[in-house]
Formats: sequence, C-alpha cells, structure tokens
Amino acid sequence: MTHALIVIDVQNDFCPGGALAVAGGDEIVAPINAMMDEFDAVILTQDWHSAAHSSFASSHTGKAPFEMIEMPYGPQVLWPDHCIQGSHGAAFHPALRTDGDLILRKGFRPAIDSYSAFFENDHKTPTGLKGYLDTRGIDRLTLVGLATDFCVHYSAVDAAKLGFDVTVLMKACKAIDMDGSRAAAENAMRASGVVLA
Ligand code: VGL
Ligand code: ZN
Repeated sequence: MTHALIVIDVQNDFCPGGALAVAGGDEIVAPINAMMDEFDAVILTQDWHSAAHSSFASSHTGKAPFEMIEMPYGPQVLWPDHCIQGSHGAAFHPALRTDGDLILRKGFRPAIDSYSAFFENDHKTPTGLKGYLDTRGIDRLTLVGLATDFCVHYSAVDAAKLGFDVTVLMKACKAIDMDGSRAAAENAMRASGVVLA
C-alpha cells in the first residue's frame, strides 16, 4: 500500500496563544516532525478563512463564539475569528516541518466552512484531495493534528467513506472538547471504520 501522512491544521491559531487555541496543540509538533520520514507522502492542511468568514461569531450580530447557528448546509458552530488568510494565526506552527508534498487549503469560501480535508461542511463540495491521492496511488492514510474532534474527525470519517484505509494517531492529535465533542468524535470515527491508534 502507498501510505500518506495527513497533518491537519497545525497552525498558530490552534496552538497556545492563538485565537482558537487547543490545549497542548504545540506538543504534537515534535512527534509529527519525527514521523514524517516514515511515509510515502506527506500532506499538510491549512485552515484558510476569508476575513469576516461566515463561521466566525463576529459575522453574526448577537452571536458569541461557540454558539450554534443553522446555515443553509446544516448546523454550524460559530468560532472566534481564526486562520485568516495570510495572517500570523493562519501560518503553520513555526517549528512544524513544512517540507511535505502538498499543502491543501480549506475553508476559503466565505459562505461555507470546511472541517474535512475532503469535503466542505455541506458534505458535497470537494476540496480536490481525493483526486490528488487517487492519482498518486495513495490508499492508506494516517491522520494527525488539530483538532481531534473537528477537522481530524471529519477528515477521517470522509476518508473512510471514500474507501481509504484510515488510522488516526491519537497521541499526535489534541481536541477542543466542547460539550463532549471529543467522545462523540471518537465514537463516530470508530463507527466509520477508522482505526484509533
Ligand atoms: C477547526 C474549528 C474551526 C479545526 C477549524 O482545525 O479543527 N476547528 N476551524
Ligand atoms: Zn476554521
């Protein structure tokens, strides 16, 4: 099998000091760097939002971060402004190796969020990653990064649905964990056939 490492959103805004900091987010950088050479391909994703993105609470009057809203494509958590295109917060953690094969940006369409590296939050609009993996003959994926319960979770479930052999390396992931989202994500990933290692 051809085995790719997919490093999800290891960006300043998801690390301590960032706008949507995940506790211990920076602790996974060294282990991720160390494992990169073991894979046939390394792909990094980058959350890459337009300013005033519709997933930001600040774009909706009277709404606060971490509230839910109903979008045309379904329920959406409202986030603090984060990972704005070209900002320091959107840059990869400075210690992360970025000498991988592909950097895939997502969440750049103002009207729709994209947790998954494969589909935007309507679960229909493709990012193009499947085509990239297929044309390179990659059939096995290991996912690491931030956050376990959002972008890693949705990417892993979509990857499994698309037929990839998927492992999430839990020790190289960190969760936001709002309202039990970490446990729910672990259950959903297992139910989709993702191996949690
Ligand atoms: C993420 C919330 C909003 C993530 C991205 O990378 O898990 N979470 N945008
Ligand atoms: Zn985001």
